[in-house]
Amino acid sequence: AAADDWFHSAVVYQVYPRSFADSNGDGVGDLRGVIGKLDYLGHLGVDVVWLSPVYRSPHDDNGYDISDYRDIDPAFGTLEDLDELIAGLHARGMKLVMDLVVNHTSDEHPWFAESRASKDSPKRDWYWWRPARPGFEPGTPGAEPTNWESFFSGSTWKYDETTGEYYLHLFSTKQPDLNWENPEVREAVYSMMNWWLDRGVDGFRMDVINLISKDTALPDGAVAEGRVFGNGRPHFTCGPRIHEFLQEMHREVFAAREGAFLTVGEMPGVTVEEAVAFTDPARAEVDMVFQFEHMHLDHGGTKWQPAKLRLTELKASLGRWQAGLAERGWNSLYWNNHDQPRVVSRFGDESPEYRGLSATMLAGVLHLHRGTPYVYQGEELGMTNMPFAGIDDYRDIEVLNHYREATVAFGEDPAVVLASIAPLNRDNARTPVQWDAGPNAGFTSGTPWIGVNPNYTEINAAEQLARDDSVFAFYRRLIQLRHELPVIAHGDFTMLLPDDESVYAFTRSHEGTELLVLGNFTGREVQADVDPAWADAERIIANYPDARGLQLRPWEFTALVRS
Ligand code: ISL
Repeated sequence: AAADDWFHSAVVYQVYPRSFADSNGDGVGDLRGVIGKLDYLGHLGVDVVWLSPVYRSPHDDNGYDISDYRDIDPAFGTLEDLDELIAGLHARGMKLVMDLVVNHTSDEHPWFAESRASKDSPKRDWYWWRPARPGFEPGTPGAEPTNWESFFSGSTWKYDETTGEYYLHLFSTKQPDLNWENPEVREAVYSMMNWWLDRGVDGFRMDVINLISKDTALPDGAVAEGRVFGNGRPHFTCGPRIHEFLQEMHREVFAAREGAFLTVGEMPGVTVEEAVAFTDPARAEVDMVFQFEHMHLDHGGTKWQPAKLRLTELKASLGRWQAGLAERGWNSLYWNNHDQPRVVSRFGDESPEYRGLSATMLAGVLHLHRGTPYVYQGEELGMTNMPFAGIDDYRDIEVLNHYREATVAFGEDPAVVLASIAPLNRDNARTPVQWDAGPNAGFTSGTPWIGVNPNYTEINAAEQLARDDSVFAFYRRLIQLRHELPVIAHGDFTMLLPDDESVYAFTRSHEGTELLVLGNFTGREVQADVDPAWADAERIIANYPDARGLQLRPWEFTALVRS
């Protein structure tokens, strides 16, 4: 990346509006709820707010299914509220990044209604319509045009009786994929993006943007042992025209604009090599990507077969991304978002004894890497996974579809399926933000759309804001350090102790200043086997009040500088 890119010293905060703050008592978070928390965000010190979708939507996938790209869903507020949010952020020196969901629309978008109406609709080709597989009766099992499996279970194709053809949906049946091969689709998207930028937004987080270019031959995917559907991913991940499309988007939307914008491409399945190409400033595609490698290290075959994380694998993965993007390109850094379980429960220890220590250790390790850190709402409080009691407590289409398929189609034991979905399901991240110890954690005066984690009486913002040794205070300090210390924003990265299963250790260096970062990923005392001379260096941040050399206590984190 260019040495002076502003986002190297920036921290982004993600708001999932449905679960952030409800201003009108309907149980669903909204824009006025976000506006009411601007001083909180300013106090935390973040530079950018990424807002998950607030556009008009039937909410089949909580807003990632959009039926009008140029309006706000009434559940969230109005365009005027959005304008006020932009102004309020800008007045406090923060930027607003909108979610851009253009791999697919809602099936209730007028574009799709038109496309579906007839085979010769002018918008027919805006989506992926295909006849049944030759030799099969349309609408019968096995007649789908390809054998691909949807991200949300079942086939990626839905039969539509109106015209007797199938449409492609990589996600839910209510999220038909747009056909980016059609230049009219691309123009419509760019024009919509320009409309939002003209309104004052500062960039976009681009949902599954590396899936927009598909192999137009639509070949079948390999079928793994014991599976019904095939794996289509090789045929729609970073497809043949992906770089062309992103360069065109940059030209049509950003090239002629003055100002500091941010573009981040969410890219499941992206490799380091591809990420270098996507984020090399000379190629003008996107500023950074969200990659998923480190999020899959505790998956068995799938996310529904949880496995234990090995620290050596985590270090190998993140270390490879640090090295791969050292010369060209730029990393994004995250443990959490609305699709991932809470990191304290996942890689830390959520017991009351170690919750705060492991949350701060994880934060410190992540934020001091080279890249732009993302904080997902509630992460700055050390919020944990949700103890959902039964399937009726879940709301997410991904988990509900999987549960139905596993228990009905495959006849698995419901209790076993419930246990297997608990650790990694997305609803863990979607419970309301815990603002205070009052009813519903201060999220709503009504009935929340999803349960509040019962631990809100202990874990909440009001309690933490009153203490200077809280998880919140630690995040605040980390953000401040990134703003102040060039070695954090710009330094080189060197991984240490790659074979150590307990200690995460690395150095950063910049213009003669060296930073050592140590994190104990266990509840035991361990020795950090690094240059003993470090013991005398200056501590700039730690999660225990007193220093004790290079002997690390349970979940201890410490960062030292010398020059
Ligand atoms: O959550 C996942 C794996 O754990 C992914 O498969 C996820 O569905 C994928 O990363 C895409 O996510 C994005 O697009 C989806 C939407 O449901 C997610 O919320 C969004 O972040 C479809 O728009």
